Amino acid sequence: MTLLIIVLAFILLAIIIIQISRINEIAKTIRGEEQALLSSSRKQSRYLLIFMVLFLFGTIVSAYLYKNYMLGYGPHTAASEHGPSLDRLFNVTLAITGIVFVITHIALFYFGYKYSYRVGQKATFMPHDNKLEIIWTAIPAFAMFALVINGLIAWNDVMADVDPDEDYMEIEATGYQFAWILRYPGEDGKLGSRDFRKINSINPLGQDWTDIKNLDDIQPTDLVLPVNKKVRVRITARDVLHDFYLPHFRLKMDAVPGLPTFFVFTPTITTEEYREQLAEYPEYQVPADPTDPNGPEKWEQFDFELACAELCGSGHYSMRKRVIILEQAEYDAWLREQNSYYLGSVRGTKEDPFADQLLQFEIDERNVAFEEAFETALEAENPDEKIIQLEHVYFETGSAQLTPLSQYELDNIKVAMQANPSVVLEISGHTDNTGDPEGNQVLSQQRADAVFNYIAQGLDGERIIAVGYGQSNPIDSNDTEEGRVKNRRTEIKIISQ
Ligand SMILES: [Cu+2]
Repeated sequence: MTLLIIVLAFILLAIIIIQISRINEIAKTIRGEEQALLSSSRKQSRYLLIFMVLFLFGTIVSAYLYKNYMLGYGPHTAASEHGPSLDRLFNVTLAITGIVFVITHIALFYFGYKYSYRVGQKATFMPHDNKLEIIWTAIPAFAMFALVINGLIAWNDVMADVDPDEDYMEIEATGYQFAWILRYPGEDGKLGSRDFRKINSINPLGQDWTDIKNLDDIQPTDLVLPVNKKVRVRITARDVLHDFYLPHFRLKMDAVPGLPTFFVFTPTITTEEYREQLAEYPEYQVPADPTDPNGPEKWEQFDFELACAELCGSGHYSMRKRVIILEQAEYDAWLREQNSYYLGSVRGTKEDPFADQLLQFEIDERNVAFEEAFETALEAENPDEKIIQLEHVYFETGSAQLTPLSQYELDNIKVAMQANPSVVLEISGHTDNTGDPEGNQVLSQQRADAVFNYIAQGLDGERIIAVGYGQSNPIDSNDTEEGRVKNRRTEIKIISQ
């Protein structure tokens, strides 16, 4: 409909221009310059009036027809706590500038019509008029004053930082060409420190891994947030200027290299609720994929989005990310599934400053697992179930030298022996069948002895026996590498308690 009106308007305009020039040519030759000028100016003045009507009509009709696609109208209500105040600000500005827009355009074209060329008509000379000057200075000044005050109030409200004592969560968004890296604080609720000099291929944010706060930070793919929870977003950039833009939440903030910015907002509508809201409107009841008329409708596929609102380079468009707002319980479930970036991508690599030691939570996990295994073995009746395989005790290849990471499990055995003073243990070393059996026998004995030497410190040596079984006691096939790995093992067995 609007397109048709636009096309018609252009065709009309073209015809008008051609006609005017043709008429002018003919008229000049027939009636002389003066007459031709008069007639063409009369015609043009009327066309101006027609154009004015079409133009204003087109502007208003197109705004009305597309209102359901515009932010703040139809289904696109603000999904954040501060959003409605910005929408109100936009509406006030639109109302004031809209009135001015209509009045000035009517005046512009009407004056063109009224003062078109007439024979003998002269312009009025008016050197100065105080009253007029006052009116057209005072009215815009007053309107601007109202707009600016209104805007300042909204700005101070929207841009206020969090109070350190209130309940909020903090996340971080870093823009680079061409994506966003999101960072959540993990269990400790704190984001770790960063240093741009540490940025490399496996450390895209330059996180300082010696800062314990970094170790549980996560880098999720989607921006997922709980509804009705205040969020403070730290916004940074790694290369050029980007802009963190969440249109549905009325949030937009530049991401400036070297100058962290922030934005505080509270989402008030979940993705699910927003979809339900869109479902009411015919614009969203069409298939999401036009080539699949039976597929899901547009409202079902709707997602809030994070975009970059700065033209930052050729891949600018690809900086889109999904934004998902969940109920608190769903969010908590989502968060539990996220893994720390450090544990997933850095732990154990050459970047890892803690490569040859366990982290506290790993130590705690192993303590609990060992205590449970020891308890089960104590309670078991069957002698086979009194055996615990030491899954975290390792030796340097081909030697009886314990690796540094083995100490944690050995310490756990020590603690268990101190807590159960009547327990007597057998430590047994086992190998696979590669190499010669006698050599294996010797190595397994040496390894059992190494464990013995570690545990026996401070304990009554009588309570522990170390035995090397060589390759004589496989628990799996020696024909596969997998089986051989299982067969090379160290075990403890409770032989009396
Ligand atoms: Cu960008």
